Amino acid sequence: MTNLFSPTQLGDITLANRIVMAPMTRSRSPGGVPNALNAEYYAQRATAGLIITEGTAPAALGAGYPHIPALFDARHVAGWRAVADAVHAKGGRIVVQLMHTGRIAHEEVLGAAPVGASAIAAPGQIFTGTAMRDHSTPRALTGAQIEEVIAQYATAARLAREAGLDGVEIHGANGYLPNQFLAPNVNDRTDQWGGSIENRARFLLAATDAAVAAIGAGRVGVRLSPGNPFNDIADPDAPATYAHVMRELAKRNLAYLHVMNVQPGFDVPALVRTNYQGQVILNGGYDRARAEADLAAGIAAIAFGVPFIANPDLPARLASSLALAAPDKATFYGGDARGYTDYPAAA
Ligand code: 8OZ
Repeated sequence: MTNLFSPTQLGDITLANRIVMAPMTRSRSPGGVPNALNAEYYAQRATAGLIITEGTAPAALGAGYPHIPALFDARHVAGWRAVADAVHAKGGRIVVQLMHTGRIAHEEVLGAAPVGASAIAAPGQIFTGTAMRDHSTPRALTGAQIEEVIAQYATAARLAREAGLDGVEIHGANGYLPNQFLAPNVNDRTDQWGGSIENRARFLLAATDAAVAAIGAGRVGVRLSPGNPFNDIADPDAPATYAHVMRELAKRNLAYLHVMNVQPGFDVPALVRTNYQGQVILNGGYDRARAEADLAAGIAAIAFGVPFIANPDLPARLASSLALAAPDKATFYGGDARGYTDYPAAA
């Protein structure tokens, strides 16, 4: 019987169970280079069927949050190799999430103005490492620059494999650059990258295709968040937008589609059932019972985020119905081992 503890195959990646660690920004890689503490953190969580790392910048201008890891030069590759080796030594699987933050950034963090689909600033503020500041107004990427950013996804995917990581996830969710192209309130372009649904979806699909060309479809996943307004995304026609994106992604035979199921009134499982035929991971506030119900309905795996922070051995705890430890929100972002690698496994 299929349950959270049965193995599955996502493209070229074999999972020992269907409990996935969701990507979570922890901001503990100063300078963008994954370090020994990061390797220890991920290795502690290697009993997940698959770890999806925190959002990792495929380019310098993609690192809008302080101290997030990156993947575009040799130092990053060396850092990620240590992480991949530590996870593999414990029998785990790990893909790196490629996150270009686009306009969700501040020039103090980037050292330059951010880029976006259009020159439309996100409302609200972002933490710069020292203070909360208004988001910087991005400059709209030119057509040639868009091609460069797409090529950066390909390079990052190639470097991920060079580092020994099992694959990549393109972060198309939560209001970062691919989602900025998708959303009509953030993208007012009149060229082939804006306007119609087909045009707004072009960047996400091109970035995905670039990664696929670099490392093969069986090692590429994509994350979407249909209907999620996070980072000021608004799309009055989101069901149609995401139906198109999912149908296009389905043609690509990817390792998986990872969809956040967090928006009240938005029937994500129905959207996926109708438009996507491959392996699907769902995420968003799941407990064991709800996870098993979705698996019974054909979902491949469930991603757990916050529960993995304070429960490094989450699969064992779910298997034994042990109580889950609660994380300290004060140590979610930045800092040291406290609230990061000091949560014990159950006795
Ligand atoms: C919350 C705080 C910082 C980053 C995402 C990368 O939503 C994030 C993120 C969320 O995907």
